[in-house]
Amino acid sequence: MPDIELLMTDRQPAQVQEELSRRFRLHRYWEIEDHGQWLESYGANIRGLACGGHTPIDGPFIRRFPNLEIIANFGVGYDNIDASAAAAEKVVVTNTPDVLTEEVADTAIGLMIMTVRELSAAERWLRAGNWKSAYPLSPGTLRNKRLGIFGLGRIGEAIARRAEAMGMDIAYHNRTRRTDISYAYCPSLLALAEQSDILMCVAPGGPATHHIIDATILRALGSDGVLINIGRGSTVDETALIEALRNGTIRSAGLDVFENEPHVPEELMVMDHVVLLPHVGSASVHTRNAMGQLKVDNLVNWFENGAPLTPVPETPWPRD
Ligand code: A2R
Repeated sequence: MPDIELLMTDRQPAQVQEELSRRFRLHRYWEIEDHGQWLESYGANIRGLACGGHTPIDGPFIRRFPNLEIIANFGVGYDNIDASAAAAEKVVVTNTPDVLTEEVADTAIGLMIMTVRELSAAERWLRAGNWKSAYPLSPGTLRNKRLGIFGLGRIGEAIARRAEAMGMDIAYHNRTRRTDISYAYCPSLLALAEQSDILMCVAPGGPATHHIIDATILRALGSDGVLINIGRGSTVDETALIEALRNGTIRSAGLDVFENEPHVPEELMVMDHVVLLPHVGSASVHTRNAMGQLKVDNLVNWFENGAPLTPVPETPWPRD
């Protein structure tokens, strides 16, 4: 399909770039000097966008491509794409669910243990040559603790399975109660925070969840509470979180995602009791390769058979 032209909006793994440029005529947005001029002269040739989660793909951007058919995202979260605007233009949006679920759940559990037992602080202490006497006992433990999962979907459920095996009590909040599982349902995020020792955020980003974890939710979590965020940085009001960590409103936080990545606020950087990861939830070679392959397969299937493999709910296939 070398006559089909695609635009890659963000840098993606070499394997994805190679596969796509072998099959399509691939343009790399970051190599283009004058975006405005290029969109003006080339926009009408582009039939597919290959996105990586950084460049915002909003309505005005989508409409720069009058012959666009598909937007293929790398990642399960697609809050960088205005999927409703895409649907209005009859453009299908795909993401990469399932292939990363278990990896992200592993990272979530690792981050939770690191945070509750203060393991990165303990390692920093050892590396600094302090191990002459015993390391202070951690105030936190997972024994007899209640885990509240905000967003019990594919990844949330994989986290719950692991946490259940570790003996934790599990509750969750979604907009809709699930009938296929028996974990306790909380009708609001506030109720979930009130009854949790550890609040695990794995809900998608976007306007509906923007800053939904604010000062009120953190107060409800309480002074022994721990927040883990493996979902999206935009879900947490970072200023309120910094304040809550400073004044002991909550005990600690483990964060894999931030509001303005790759910027991490200096106030968090200097806190020894929080754990900060550089958005590595799915970041193993194995899983990133699987995500890349699914993204390529979505594009190839679309242009060969007219059927995307994993369309998002806003652009279902076949169309309603
Ligand atoms: O609300 P529901 O019944 O649609 O359940 C979904 C829940 N969820 C929400 N819960 C409360 N308030 C909201 N505004 C809200 N929006 C969504 O989050 C569902 O149970 C869960 C998302 O699960 P999945 O769609 O299966 O996504 P997956 O693969 O677990 O990934 C979750 C997120 C991604 O969007 C990325 O941000 C991150 O994990 O990698």
